[in-house]
Amino acid sequence: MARLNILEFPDPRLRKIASPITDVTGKIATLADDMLETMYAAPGIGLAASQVNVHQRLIVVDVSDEKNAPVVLINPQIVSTDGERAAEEGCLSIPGFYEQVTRPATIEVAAINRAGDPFTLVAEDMLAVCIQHEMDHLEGRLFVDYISNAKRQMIRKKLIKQQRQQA
Ligand code: GNR
Ligand code: NI
Repeated sequence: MARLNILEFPDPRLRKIASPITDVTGKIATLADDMLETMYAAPGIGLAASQVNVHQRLIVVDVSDEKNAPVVLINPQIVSTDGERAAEEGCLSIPGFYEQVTRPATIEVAAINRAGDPFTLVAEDMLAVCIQHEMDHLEGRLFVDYISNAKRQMIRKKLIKQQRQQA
């Protein structure tokens, strides 16, 4: 197990579109494990491979209170959606900023698990929010893309300043 470095906005690598995973190898299973470790350590409720600079279609989530319900989704696809709901979102790649985002309330997702087997999942509440947020990362999309340009530019400037002070 290993903790991976998380890219931060406005790093252009967060804008790359991830490629489908053609073969669920041991390397992919290890990446999933490392991403879970990185997510729990952060701490966060989800992580997309794009955030750790691996541009393949893999996300991990765990929205449980006990942090004992990891879900690995490879090549996730939304099959259907229902309703709409606004929720406050944050992102490990945009530390310290939170904004309301409106998304479908309920989603059905088809994916492949860590063992390489297909499955489907119906998600609502925080799990639906989180899976959609992670799937956006695979498209190079971030929650700040749903807010005003002015707010996004302000966040961008503050994060660049913060990153300069860390370096
Ligand atoms: O840890 C996270 N919390 C969160 C809260 C509200 C909506 C989405 C998220 S996902 C985020 C981790 C992250 O950045 N995943 O990409
Ligand atoms: Ni995120």
